[in-house]
Formats: sequence, structure tokens, C-alpha cells
Amino acid sequence: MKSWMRRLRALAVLGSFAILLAGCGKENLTAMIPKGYGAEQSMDLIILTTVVMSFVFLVVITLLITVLIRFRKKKDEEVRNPKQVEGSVLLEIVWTSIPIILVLIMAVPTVMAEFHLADDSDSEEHMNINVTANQYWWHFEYDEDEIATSQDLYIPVGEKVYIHLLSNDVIHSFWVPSLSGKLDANPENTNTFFIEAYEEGIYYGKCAELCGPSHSLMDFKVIVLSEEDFDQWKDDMKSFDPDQLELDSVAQEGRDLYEENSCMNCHAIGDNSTDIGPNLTNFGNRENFAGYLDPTKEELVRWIMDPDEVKEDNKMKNPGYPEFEKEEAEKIAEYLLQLKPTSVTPDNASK
Ligand code: HEC
Ligand SMILES: [Cu+2]
Repeated sequence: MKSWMRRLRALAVLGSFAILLAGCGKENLTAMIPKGYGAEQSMDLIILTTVVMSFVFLVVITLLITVLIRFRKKKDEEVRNPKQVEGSVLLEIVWTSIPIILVLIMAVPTVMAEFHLADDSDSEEHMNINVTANQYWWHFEYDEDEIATSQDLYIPVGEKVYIHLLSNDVIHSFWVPSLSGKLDANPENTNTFFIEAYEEGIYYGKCAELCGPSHSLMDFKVIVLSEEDFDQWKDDMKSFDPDQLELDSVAQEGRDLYEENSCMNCHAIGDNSTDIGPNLTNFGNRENFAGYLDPTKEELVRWIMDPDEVKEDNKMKNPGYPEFEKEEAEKIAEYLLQLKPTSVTPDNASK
């Protein structure tokens, strides 16, 4: 193959990659459009390092091209050795100190930002949320208010919210690209940092540490509400009593099935009595369930009948898990979808 053809082909491959990757910048799932304090800090550092690197690139390329053109052997010119400059103390000092200075320009702000973001000395004055990562789902406890949610994390806009991270099994990593950097969730020690969202909205969160076969399905959402909506949401959640729920007859049968089949051993509704499985208190208001599924009846029936088929290695289907008829699963699904303790839903964040 001719060399220009090979080059053209390489260019085509690179070009298509660029187009493909350009599609990755989903709003609410990108560090490139920061919507929170931590993400903004990261973005500033990204810009700083890009500027420094571009500067180095430009200088080197300019020198290279200048040398290539200016010192090229002219026609009829004799080959000669240029003046040798090895051992020049001045030059050695110059090109050792320039990289050191450049590295310092990048390192000092980076280290300062790291320490600043990990500083939790004022956590007492702010909202605190205990986050537990599990294979393959997230649990959020709003300690001061004695409420809990799973998969969807609710926070008020413009407020510093401290996240205390722990894992129930292996190492996971909490990452909401639009709002902040990543932080590991370890089994043996609590890691703390804060997030602060500038705008209401629904932000996508991910587990950023390979934690098992369904790692890529361990997504969650951060629902950022206005101050009033958040307070309303909190009050509704706190005062919710699932026994007072007005259910239609199908959902009522679903609830009986739910209770008879010991779903409550692992799932709590209306309180936080167990966290072996996700808290289902506001299941009817979920953005997603199981990390990636739409909360529709069909998906839910599929899940209840055979969770393993839907999400590999998930910890729901133990050996004693019942076999359900489709109608039974539909009834349970009906019940779970009617768990709507509050009129403040993710829609309030995205309106
Ligand atoms: C052994 C404990 C256990 C039992 C018993 C159990 N579950 Fe689960 N359940 C889990 C775990 C763990 C998950 C999280 C799976 C994941 O997403 O990886 C889960 C997830 C779910 C979800 C999705 C929740 C969400 O928001 O992502 C629903 C709905 C659910 N279970 C319903 C039920 C029903 C109905 C029963 C009873 C028939 C039941 N579960 C019995 C442990 C259990
Ligand atoms: Cu994980």
C-alpha cells in the first residue's frame, strides 16, 4: 500500500474515533460542563494543565520547525558541524529549571484543591449523608432526618452536603462527574468529602471502581431540588406511614404477597429497619431501579420473576427465593409502583 494511503486510512480511523467520542459528552454526565463546586475545581485544573501543556507543545514545535528550515543544508553547501554546546552550565540550568517551574505551576494548585475538597472541619454545620455502596446498588441515609433512600440521592441546590462513604463489601467509587470528582468507598474506613450543586437537575452518578460483573450497571442519580421542594420532600418522607396508604385491591394483594414472601427481610418501606437490599419507601418516585431500569411494570415484573436474568451476580436471589407466577409478580409490581410518599418527584428537579 502506498504510504499516503496508509496515512489517509489512519486519519480516517482517528477521525471516526473523534466523532464517536464526541457523543460521550452527555449533559449531566460530564466533567466538561461543571454544575457543582468539585467539578468546577477539577475543570479549572484541567484548563490550567491544558494551557501549560499547549505552551510546551507550541514552544517545542516552533523550535523544531525553525531549526529544520533555517539550518537545512542548502544546495552546494558543504556539510559542516555546528558549534558544540555540551557542558554549558547556563543551558543546563535553564532546561532543568523550566520543567520544574512548569510542574510546580500545575502541582501546587492541584494539591491545594485536593486538601481543600477533603477538608471536613465544618461538616457539623452542614447536611451530612451516609452513603453505603453495595454490590451493585447505593444506599443513602439522611442521618439528622432519620430517612433513607436508595439509588436516588436527594439534595438541596446551593448547599454544601457532606458525603460519608463506606462499602458493605468490596471497594466501590462514588462519582457524579457533573458535580464532583471521585472518592473511593472502602469497607474498613469512612471517606468524607462534600458536593455542592449549583443548579437544580438530575445528575448521573456512577460506580467508578470495577467491583464485579454488574459494575457497569451500578448507576445512581442525584436529584437536586430547590430549597422549598427539598424541605417538602423531607417532611413528606419523614411523615410517611405505609400502613395508611390507600391501595387499590390489586396493589393490596401485591402487598400481601410482598409480606408473605419475606421481601421485608432485605427491603425496608417507611423506615430504615434493614439495608440488606435497597430501601423501597419512595419506589414509585424512582428515576431508575436496579441501577439502570425504567420503573415500569413490565421491567419490574421481569425483575421480580428472575432478578439474575436481569442483572448478573446481584445479591437478591438467594437459594430460598420464591418462584412467582406472572400475575403474582404483577400484583407486587403494582404495589411497589404505588409507593409514592410525596408529590415532590424527580420531575420537580428537571422542570
Ligand atoms: C436476600 C435479600 C433480598 C430479598 C429476600 C429480596 N430482595 Fe429485592 N433486592 C435485594 C438486593 C441486594 C437488591 C439490589 C440488587 C441490585 O440492584 O444489584 C434488590 C433489589 C430489588 C428491587 C430494585 C430496587 C431498586 O430501587 O433498585 C426491587 C423492586 C426488589 N428488590 C423487590 C423485591 C421483592 C418484591 C422481593 C420479595 C419477593 C425481594 N426484593 C426480596 C435483596 C433482596
Ligand atoms: Cu461498584
